[in-house]
Amino acid sequence: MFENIQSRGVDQILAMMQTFKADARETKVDLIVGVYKDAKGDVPVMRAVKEAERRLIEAEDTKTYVGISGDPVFRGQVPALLLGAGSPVIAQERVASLQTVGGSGALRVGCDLLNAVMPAQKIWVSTPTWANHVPIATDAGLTVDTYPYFRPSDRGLDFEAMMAHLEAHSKAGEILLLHACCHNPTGVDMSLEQWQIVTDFVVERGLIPYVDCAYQGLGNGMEEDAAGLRIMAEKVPEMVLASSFSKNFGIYRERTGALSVIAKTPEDLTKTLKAAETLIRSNYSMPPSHGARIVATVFDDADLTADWRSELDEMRVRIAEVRQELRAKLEARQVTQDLAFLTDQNGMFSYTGFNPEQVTKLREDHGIYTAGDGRINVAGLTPENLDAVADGFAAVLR
Ligand code: PLP
Ligand code: TYF
Repeated sequence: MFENIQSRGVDQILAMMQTFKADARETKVDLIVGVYKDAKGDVPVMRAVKEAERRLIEAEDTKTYVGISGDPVFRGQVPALLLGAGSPVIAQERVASLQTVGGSGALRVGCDLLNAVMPAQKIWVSTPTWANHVPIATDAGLTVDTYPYFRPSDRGLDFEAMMAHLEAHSKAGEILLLHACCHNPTGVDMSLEQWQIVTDFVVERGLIPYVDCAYQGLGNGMEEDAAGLRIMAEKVPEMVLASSFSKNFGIYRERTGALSVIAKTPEDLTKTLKAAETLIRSNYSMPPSHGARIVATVFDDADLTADWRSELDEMRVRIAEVRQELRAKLEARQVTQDLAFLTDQNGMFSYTGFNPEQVTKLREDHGIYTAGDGRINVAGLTPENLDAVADGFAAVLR
């Protein structure tokens, strides 16, 4: 039977990581996967996370099951983090969160839930979008369609094309997947005015917004990065949110995320949570404990929260500075094209616009590894490799 298996193709990002590992050159540079690296090129454990783990090891007195929807303290903290503590949606008791297996698990449970209510419903995703969005939605049974988003000519957002497309083609009840901030892979985000316009459109057309929030705090700050989704959350009757703590806590391998649901009424919310729990039960039964306990411990302690915030701010500022430095170094190398996109784009990723030949040339001639689509992880740039990367980029751009 297994001989009949057809390959669906591999995740390009994960495949490129394997190629990188196999490259023997000492000077090779990894700008592939979206993990935060410090100026030394390490993927550090944050101070507050280490301290929370110390406390957890001491205090933990059982390893019994946590329950289908996860840690109650963690679950209680997530809505305020996403929507703001003063959100009317919280006061109206219309939102609740479930702990999931990373942001990916949240996306999948959310898609399963939407597909359970609206089988094979259409979900609109941006062109391009995170490589895993389409497989997750498709495997959950939803029907994926795309809307224009990125404009190659200025490496910015083609908002007019996006709205014109949705205006012409989307129908009531269909799902609209949006990135909360730090759009993956482009780094191109909507302005707050544009969030307002999309919100009005979503309400008028009767779409279900599904917001993926994987990089809160790594663009412009914890509150700033959620400002767009907050505009939407206060206006729409229903909304689904998938969030991840992988990046802003640096706990990638602990698989910590949350699925949050905004319903029309508290009664609808209770029914929805029950339905989501049924789907989780027949999938992985219960989430792992450790990562959510780390997050809960940090947010439960004002000093740990402050320390986490300041380290997250350092990470965010480093990313922004590296963007400036890369731009300056390329300009100093007489690269003639407009490089404003490097500093305009947000978060860990920059969509360089390198074509496949340039991506290959960078890899083969210079040992510089980008994702296959030319996306770079800006946080992979360090004082040590920045000049070599600028030389390589300048060489393929000329
Ligand atoms: N959504 C986007 C846009 C991402 O870039 C990621 C990154 O991994 C995720 C979701 C999933 O995050 P997690 O590692 O928590 O599953
Ligand atoms: O886009 C990235 O680099 C991150 C990490 O299947 C990632 O989101 C990439 C691919 C994947 C899972 C996580």
